[in-house]
Amino acid sequence: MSMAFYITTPIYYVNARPHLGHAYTTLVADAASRFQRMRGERVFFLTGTDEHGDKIVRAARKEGLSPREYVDRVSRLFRELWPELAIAPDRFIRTTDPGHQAVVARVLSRIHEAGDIYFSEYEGLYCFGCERFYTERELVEGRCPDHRVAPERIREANYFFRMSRYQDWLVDHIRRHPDFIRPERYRNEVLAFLREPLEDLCISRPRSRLDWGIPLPFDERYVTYVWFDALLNYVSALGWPEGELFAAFWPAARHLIAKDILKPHAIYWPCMLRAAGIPLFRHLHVHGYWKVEEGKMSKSLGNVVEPLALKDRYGLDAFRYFLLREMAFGVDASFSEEALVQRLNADLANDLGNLFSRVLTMAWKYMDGVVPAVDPETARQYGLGLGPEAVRTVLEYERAMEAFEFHRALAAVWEFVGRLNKAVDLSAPWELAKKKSTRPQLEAVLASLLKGMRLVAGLLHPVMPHTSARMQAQLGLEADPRFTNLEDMKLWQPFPAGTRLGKASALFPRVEPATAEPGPEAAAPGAAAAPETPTRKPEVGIEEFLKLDLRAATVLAAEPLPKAKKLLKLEIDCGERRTIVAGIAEHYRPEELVGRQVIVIANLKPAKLMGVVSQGMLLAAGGEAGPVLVAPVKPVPPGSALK
Ligand code: ME8
Repeated sequence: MSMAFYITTPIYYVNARPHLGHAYTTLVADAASRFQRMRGERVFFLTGTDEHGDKIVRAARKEGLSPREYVDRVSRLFRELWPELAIAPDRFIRTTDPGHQAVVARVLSRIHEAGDIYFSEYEGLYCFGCERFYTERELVEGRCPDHRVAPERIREANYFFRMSRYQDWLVDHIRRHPDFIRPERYRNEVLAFLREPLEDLCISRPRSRLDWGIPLPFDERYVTYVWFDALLNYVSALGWPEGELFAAFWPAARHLIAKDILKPHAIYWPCMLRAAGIPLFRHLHVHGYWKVEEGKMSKSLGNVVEPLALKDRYGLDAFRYFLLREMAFGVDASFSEEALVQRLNADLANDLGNLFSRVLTMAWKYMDGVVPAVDPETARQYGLGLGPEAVRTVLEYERAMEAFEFHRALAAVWEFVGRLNKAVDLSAPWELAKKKSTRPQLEAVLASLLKGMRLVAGLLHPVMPHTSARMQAQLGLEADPRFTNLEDMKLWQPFPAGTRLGKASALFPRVEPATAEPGPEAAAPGAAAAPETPTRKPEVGIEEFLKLDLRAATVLAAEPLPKAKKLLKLEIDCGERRTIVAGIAEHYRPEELVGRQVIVIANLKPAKLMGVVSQGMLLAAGGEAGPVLVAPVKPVPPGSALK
């Protein structure tokens, strides 16, 4: 059954260029839209620009332009950015569009006629940056919480929207619809705010002070407050009240925002809709903030990461993947180039890229790039039995994508990628290829792996559309419409025999970070590490941990290495005799080590240090005064595996 899916982003202010925060929200809307299309839903994805108000006039003046010239110029920057990020909205709305302005006037007249707009003199604390009055209790130490300047006391006659009258109704609605505002923490925040009496909303600005806005239809001396104007874009874009789009999509409306604009969306907007006799939207999805070097990243503070610079340096899909994988939707996240590079190297180049290049290379080498026909009996006997896991992966992915838990959806896909990589190691197709008698096994294994890769490639479409298409081509499935159909994926159909695979080529080359300084010293001992610090390493699956051969060992002999002040040469027993060179000479004397137990990584690639081949590495904790060796708390037989 097909349902409509309508998703909106905030319409962005044009007083500055687009930045990472804007890119993130719009990317989320794009990924969610692509995902819904994979489920066969009818989708409408809206974004645009918010172009009226004081802020814009001041920004235009600074550039020596008229507001009209200025908004045209900056709005175009936003509109042209989205295709460069493979973001494909169905409509880009501007609040200066005549159609939108007509809707604003019409809604204002309706609410005015219904008696919910009144004229009154008001004196209050006004922040020019925010273009709104603040109550004392909203200020932080007497200052605007956003702009950090003291608001000015001004006195003005203005029009007010009787928002207070909708307070009880709104509280009731939020209580009765637990998923109206998601995640829960923001719902609670709104309910907490609504415990205090709600004030009426000033919705006009005198033209003597601000001329760049939509005139009030019932008093030409005033223009409309920019938020009252902007929020209405969500219905004007659908052609409210009579449009076919409105009828089809409005009942399914979901607004996507960051926490900075929770109040206008969770409070003003529902009250406005109610007063205008328009049904409410379905859901408000609220995400956290990207933080760059501790502070909030915003235009007013000036530490903005240029999204395009990063996508050019590391590739668009890696950039999209990073943003969606790194941020737990709803919670703030730290942005760092190092974290991006780590994810690119670990998740994309290593896990995903290696899987594709290994399997495709083998498919060419052993099967000439043609997918073999494997009869069901052989498949059952020798295939990898991935079916149940594959279906579980799709179901978890679907649940998480639907809930806007993109990081979880991707983690589920990567767990499956890990399973496939492990299956390559365990089934060792290169061994099966050595004998004629194991040919059926070889074919069954490779067909299973290709089937798994087809699933991974399809599931990645919403997040990495270009890479997904390249994988599709490598798998020889370009013309297959089932490739991105979620229901088809759940059926886990055989990979069509006879399919000619495309050539394998590296999907993600490894990169060296431009400014990488991994800096474990940042996590100084005793310092409480914040849960989202940039120095935290990316999450790994258990299968990655299990790749390390960690063992207890006993030191048999130890001696200094001539000419190397810091190094000791150790002979150890880790189930077998090994030589290890360790950088601990300044902290341990050779004689105090002999007979002691230590922990070694036994499968680390051997490395030559001062002419001696070191066949492993000792584990040590980074103590303040130097490394402290790690040991089992009770003696164990040498070679005992750690788990
Ligand atoms: O508020 N992290 O426009 P705006 C994550 N015109 N997202 C961020 C972010 C960050 N550091 N910084 C900005 C406006 N965003 C109004 C909206 S809607 C009817 C009117 C994103 O240009 C996030 O989506 O200030 C946030 O809500 C939005 O940009 C604010 O954009």
